Amino acid sequence: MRPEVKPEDYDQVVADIRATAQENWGQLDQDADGKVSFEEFYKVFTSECPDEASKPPKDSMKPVFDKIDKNKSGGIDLEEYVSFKAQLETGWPAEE
Ligand SMILES: [Ca+2]
Repeated sequence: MRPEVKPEDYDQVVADIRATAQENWGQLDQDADGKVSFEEFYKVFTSECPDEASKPPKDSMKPVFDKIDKNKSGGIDLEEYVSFKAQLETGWPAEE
């Protein structure tokens, strides 16, 4: 269960997510071009998997990536990532 997020706390939650995302951005955007490519995204997403066999197939991850990449630029930028995390954590549509 996700913790209940009150509307008045939303800005704070997003600010916290943004701060964490900025700290971790270097691990996500490994070639530091400002965007997380699908390859980078997949690598990070599957980094907890103990072996190749337990990784989800790339085909199943692509739609997830495309959903986060709202402007379909082929890469996830920091704001897209923050929106995605905010939605995960609050269950709210992150759109304005
Ligand atoms: Ca990149």
